[in-house]
Amino acid sequence: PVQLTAATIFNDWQSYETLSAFIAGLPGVTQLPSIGKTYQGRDINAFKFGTGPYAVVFNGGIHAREWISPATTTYVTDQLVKNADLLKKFTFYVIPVLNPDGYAYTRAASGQRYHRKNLEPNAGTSCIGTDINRNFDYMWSKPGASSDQCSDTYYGKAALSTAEASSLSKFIKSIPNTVGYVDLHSYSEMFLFANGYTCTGQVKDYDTLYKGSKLAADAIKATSGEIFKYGGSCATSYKTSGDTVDYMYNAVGVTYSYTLELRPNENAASGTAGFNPPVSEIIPSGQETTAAFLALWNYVYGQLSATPSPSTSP
Ligand code: 0X9
Ligand code: ZN
Repeated sequence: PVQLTAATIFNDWQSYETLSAFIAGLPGVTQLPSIGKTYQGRDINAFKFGTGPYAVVFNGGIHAREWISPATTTYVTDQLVKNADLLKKFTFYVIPVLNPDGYAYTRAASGQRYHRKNLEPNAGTSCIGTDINRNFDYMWSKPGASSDQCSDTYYGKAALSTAEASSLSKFIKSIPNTVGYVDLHSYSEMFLFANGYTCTGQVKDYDTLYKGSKLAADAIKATSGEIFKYGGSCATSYKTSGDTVDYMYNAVGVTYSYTLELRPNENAASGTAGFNPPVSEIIPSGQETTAAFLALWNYVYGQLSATPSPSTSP
């Protein structure tokens, strides 16, 4: 078999199987039992690395066409496994492609390059798929998602009706001490946190979430010069209901939950072209996102270890 090395795999878009095999072979990485099966019967692969007391979960590939997301998720994993200091602070759980059916469909000659949703059929229509990022069980089916089965933001027949959303929900709830979550998407270069469902008000942890997003954006700017926006999802971008960060923050209680919109910048691309950057963007995206992760999770660790635990409080 062809050897999977960082020197070669980030020079092109890779299959789900190749990305999974590469991560499985990294030092210190354990492949976990599949977290669930998709409509087409693919295993949703998850991996664990690190020995720290706090857990961080991150995933790519919720949206099929956003190819830079699984690639960047894999690149970041390859970098984090070498960071002994961070691995003492956190245990990381990575799902490189949450929507492997959709990803395979966008790569297949007989498929659709710009398909976004999963591949579950909808009754009474030829329009395929639910938007996994509108299918989570917080403010599900409220404004910011569509009831139209043909819409790219179709919220599905029930909250957590998709195998992908329900598998991620069960998985994250099964992990102890989960303090962080990152959902990697593209494109438009933004670091976002709850809430997406409302554009008014601020969440309870706004100040620390904001500081984390600013530090991440600053680290990206220092690494590549790219300018990422940051802030509350709806206030910075547009309204979304039933998305990952609103669910993780409000329903699961994962405080440091972020959606990261990767390259390209919305000033540099428009329409579907933004989902199809040149392969030469993979390594720079991986480098800047690694810098963002280091800045963010080291900041978060400082916040957590500065908080007195109940037993040591006066
Ligand atoms: O709409 C989405 O699901 C995400 N953008 S994407 O282009 N990758 O589809 C954005 C989710 C983040 N939340 C908000 N922008 N409110
Ligand atoms: Zn997306």
